[in-house]
Amino acid sequence: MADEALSAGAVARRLGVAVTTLRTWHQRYGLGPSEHVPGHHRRYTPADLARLEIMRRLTAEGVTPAEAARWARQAPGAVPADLGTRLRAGGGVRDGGGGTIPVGRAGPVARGLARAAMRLDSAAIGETIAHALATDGVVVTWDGLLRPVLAGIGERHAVTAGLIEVEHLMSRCVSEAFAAVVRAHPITGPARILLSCADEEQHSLPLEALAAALAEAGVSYRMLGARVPVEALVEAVTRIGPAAVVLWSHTRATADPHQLSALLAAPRRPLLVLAAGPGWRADTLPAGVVRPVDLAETISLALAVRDSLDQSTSG
Ligand code: B12
Repeated sequence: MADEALSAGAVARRLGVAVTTLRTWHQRYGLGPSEHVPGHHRRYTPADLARLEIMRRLTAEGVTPAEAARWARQAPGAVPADLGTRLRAGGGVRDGGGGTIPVGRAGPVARGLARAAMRLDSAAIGETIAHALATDGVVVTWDGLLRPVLAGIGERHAVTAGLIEVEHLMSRCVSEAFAAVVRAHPITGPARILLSCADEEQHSLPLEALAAALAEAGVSYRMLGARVPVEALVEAVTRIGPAAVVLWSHTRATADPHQLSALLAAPRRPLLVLAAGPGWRADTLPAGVVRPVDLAETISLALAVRDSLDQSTSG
């Protein structure tokens, strides 16, 4: 064994790390040399080297040193080849390593939800959202929990070009949670409010939040969902005759103001046309179109139109 044992310098060269790094791994994580020859510096055995190799590989893959050391201390055979990828997906990476979702000042529930999203744990995501919806209602859950996590996913995607699977899974879970709210509050009566995404607009979650909030408030509406061509939108307005239309655009690419002009020129022109979402540019909106800033304002505008209609029909 003594022949095979290596000095710290030799191990550092083999692994391509600094001797000071080895010292840190020894002092902080107990990954030191185990061979002791009286009167000499301790030396690294092949088993020590195998542990350090795992440590180096996992930390290079972005896993936190503490997490990597836990695995390194186990038998090398117990460490799967794709462990780094799996730990990254589970959030066991150092800050800024691309494996966590930033949620800003949102609280521990949002951080837990972000971690569940990273693990692709749809059961935990669904439970967290359902619990928040039942406790706090749609508006608070959207603004305080879901928006920070969704925005964090978008931010991380913009930097790393990754997390597309997280974005899709999370979107699906959010949609399902809002659909459950809608199912729990069946809508009766004529639809006074029409919700639609702009042509080619796939970002429908904010509108789904609005639909769930309206259902929760007992307001009847119709929801056309994502990617609605302008002809279909005008056809729906003609057939339903809503008092208010909310047209959602999330990005500039889908914010063609002609869609709003077409609504204003429809045979049954709605009383209120709302251009909702960050895609619209205030300076390109046709006169008479209103631009709400958030979910709460959209709901109060929609309720105001409904109430004014109810008063005019009862008076
Ligand atoms: C989920 C998601 C998707 C899902 C959508 C699923 C669904 N059913 O909605 C999918 C995977 C389909 C998707 C697709 C794409 N996406 Co996307 N997506 C997102 C993500 C992560 C969340 C979207 C969301 O719901 N936001 C809601 C909240 C979180 O947004 P917010 O900024 O806090 O909200 C603001 C306002 O909207 C307003 N507000 C909030 N809620 C409400 C509610 C109402 C009623 C009102 C009036 C206002 C309001 O207040 C906030 C302050 O300004 C965003 C990231 C982001 N920051 O939005 C990217 C993001 C919007 N996507 C982006 C991109 C590039 C795309 C794709 C082009 C990707 C691609 N290459 O294919 C496609 C676009 C397809 C298309 N033509 O529409 C970019 C857009 C960049 C830009 N500004 O142009 C973003 C910003 C990600 C990024 N940082 O790169 N996406």
